[in-house]
Amino acid sequence: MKKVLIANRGEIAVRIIRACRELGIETVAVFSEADRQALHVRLADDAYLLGPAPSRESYLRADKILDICRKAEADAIHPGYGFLAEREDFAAHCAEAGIKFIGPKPSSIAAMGDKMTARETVRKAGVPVVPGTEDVGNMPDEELLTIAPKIGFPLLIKATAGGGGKGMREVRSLEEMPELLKSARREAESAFGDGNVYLEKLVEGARHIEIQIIADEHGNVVHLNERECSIQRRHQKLIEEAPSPFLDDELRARMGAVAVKAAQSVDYINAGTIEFLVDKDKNFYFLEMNTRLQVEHPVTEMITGIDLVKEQIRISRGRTLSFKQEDVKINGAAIECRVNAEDPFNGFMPSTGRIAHSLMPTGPGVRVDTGVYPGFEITPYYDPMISKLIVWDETRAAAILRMRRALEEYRIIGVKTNIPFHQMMMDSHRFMGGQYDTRFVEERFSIQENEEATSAYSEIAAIMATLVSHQSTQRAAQFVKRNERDASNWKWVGRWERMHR
Ligand code: MV4
Repeated sequence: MKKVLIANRGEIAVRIIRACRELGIETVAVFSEADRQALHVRLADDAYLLGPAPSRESYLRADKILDICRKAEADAIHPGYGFLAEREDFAAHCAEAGIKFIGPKPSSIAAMGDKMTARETVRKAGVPVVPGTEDVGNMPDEELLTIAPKIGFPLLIKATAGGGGKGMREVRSLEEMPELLKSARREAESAFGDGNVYLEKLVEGARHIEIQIIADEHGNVVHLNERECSIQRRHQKLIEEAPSPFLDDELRARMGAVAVKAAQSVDYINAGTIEFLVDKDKNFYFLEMNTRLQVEHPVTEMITGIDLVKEQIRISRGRTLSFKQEDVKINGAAIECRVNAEDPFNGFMPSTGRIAHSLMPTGPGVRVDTGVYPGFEITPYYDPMISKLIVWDETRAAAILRMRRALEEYRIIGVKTNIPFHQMMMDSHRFMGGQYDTRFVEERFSIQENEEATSAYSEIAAIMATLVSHQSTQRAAQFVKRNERDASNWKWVGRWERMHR
């Protein structure tokens, strides 16, 4: 593998380019008209224009991406997350074109993409699922209404093609069910072109805990422990941490072993995630599998010391995993805050505009994965995440203090961000105590504007704006030369060694 095309944008494209560069692999970026100035385009060895800003006309154009791949003579495609990452037809087209898709087989993507098939497949492999409808197939409303009382209320109607909560309905009684079936099917039909639904008993007040797994082409499947992802709003995760403050070593090992079984049930290869619901009594149930690298993968990297992207590339080269299950140890604690361009004081409304000035936190135990820089414009075309702030420390408490420090250092001028939300969360006693579930942000956590602080902040903001505009008139430029590639690096080392003989 000499050259990899990255079929993505933003921080994840940058993350993948960095791994390739460290491995001495050349990179090809693709970009939309809105991303001409993007960081991933600047960092890649080569870059090709896909088309207009909307995703359908750019990052979702599988045909164009495959053409570019052939033209650029790239031998592999890394899809990142979102866009084409979980499209089985795209993975299949790559294979047909003789291009390595850095991810699972099309058949694994398909088996997990259909949520009812996924549920049945893992259930038959001995993975616990929430009680609900069994076997796959398109059940008519009459049949679902007959089964519902046997499952018991409250229950959930879920879309087969679902994920992300679309087409999901809570049902409290049989009387209200026909109407809810109709609206769930309607929503699923318009979102996925598939109105098929199934039923599950509602698990109330559960946590969302997921297990990272990784598998090579030689039958080795290893789990890398859990990430706690319960801090979310409207199915958008906001904070992830590892290890989960809710799990003990015994439960962690059991969930890990079950996750491995779930992955094996679809012949899984490469990095993937098994999502579980964990209830108050520590019962856990399979929810779904994400057949891709995830946004929150860095928290796992921080506690295990494993570079997931490099490991994905290693697997795609046909090598065995670089570690065994017994080599995987949890070291310390990591937390990730997703920094989004949105206004937390105004219903998390998206905020767009040019980043006039920014200062990213650095220092011990701090990692920032971002695709933006001062001068870059945040447009409404893509998701609003502008960076991931990840901290590591030896204990969870120290990691929270470090995250507070890092959030304080973070400066961004030009767009509003959800940093104040994260600061309030780091100050919340419930978060500190690890006492939260998936309803926490929407039901218990209220975000209030502090009048006094706000007026002081607007004065500071005015002073900073003046400073930024002053600075921009007296910029200095410096160029950093790129290192030569491997071959000449070796020659250089040889010369150096001869000199010192
Ligand atoms: C559930 C559930 C409770 N009981 N299933 C939400 C999206 C989809 N991935 C599955 N989801 C849920 N399924 C049963 N049987 C609660 C949720 C759920 C949820 C799950 C994970 C993270 C956040 C959530 C927020 C609301 C509901």
